[in-house]
Amino acid sequence: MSEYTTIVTETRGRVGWITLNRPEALNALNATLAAELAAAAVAFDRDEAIGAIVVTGSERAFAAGADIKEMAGKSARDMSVDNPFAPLEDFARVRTPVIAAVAGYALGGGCELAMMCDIILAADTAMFGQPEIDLGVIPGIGGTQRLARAIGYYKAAELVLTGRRMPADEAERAGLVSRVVPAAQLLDEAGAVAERIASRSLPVAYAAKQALRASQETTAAEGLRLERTIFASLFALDDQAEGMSAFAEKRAPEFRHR
Ligand code: CO8
Repeated sequence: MSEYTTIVTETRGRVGWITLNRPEALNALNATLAAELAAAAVAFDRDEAIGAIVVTGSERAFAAGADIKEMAGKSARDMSVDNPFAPLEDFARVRTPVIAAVAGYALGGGCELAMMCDIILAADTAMFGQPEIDLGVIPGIGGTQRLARAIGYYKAAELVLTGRRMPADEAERAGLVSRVVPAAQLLDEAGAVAERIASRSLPVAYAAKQALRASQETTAAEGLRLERTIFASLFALDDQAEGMSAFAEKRAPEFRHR
């Protein structure tokens, strides 16, 4: 996977790691990075040996937003028809659970990228925000929608309309962050969470993520119907029989589809 120029990928056990790697621009998302990130995530998603994905950046920045220098000269047509961030829709749709391990800045598109993931682990140095208003634009890859769902309309509106940055502890209280950990432990914690997820049944993890995503994208009534359908369908898997037998027999389950 060494063909990438803006990210570094690595497999550790059943976990796929993607590290954003544009230190000269605080990991700002340009068209190449968006395409490479999506390609790497989709490749891990297709690999049955991978049960979880971790996306991280550097100590200084998860990602400081979309690349302003690349965007500055674009036209409305460039941004809509040739949308350089279109590949991120593939990233947001992978079946495999994705953990964002965020240290430093997660601003604009960086905050939006974290919100495309399923779990956001933040170092105590993390700083979230949607500062697009200061550039004369608004968030464009989920910042008004996912942020408002995550932390509620009024808090999201304050951040989007003022561009104020929100530190990790406030982001955790607001519900944007799953958990805050000391910066030095961020990657170990992300690895531990990912390994724990990857040690369970893979199709069941896909099912859980699909049902969870419905809570963000559909009405509660539709989501409840989908959850019930998926729940019942899991009784067709060996892993349901194994998980429940193991409980009754007081032993650890050995999932065949791990
Ligand atoms: N784009 C390009 N380059 C960047 C970016 C960025 N977003 N952020 C930082 N850099 C570059 C700087 O220009 C600088 O480069 P150089 O050394 O060549 O001058 C280098 O990274 C280091 O940055 P600073 O010197 O500014 O570092 P500081 O520690 O002083 O400041 C900050 C760090 C606060 C993060 C500051 O760099 C900053 O404010 N960055 C911009 C943050 C921002 O506004 N992000 C939002 C961007 S817009 C967006 O994300 C919209 C997404 C929606 C797209 C929808 C498409 C359909």
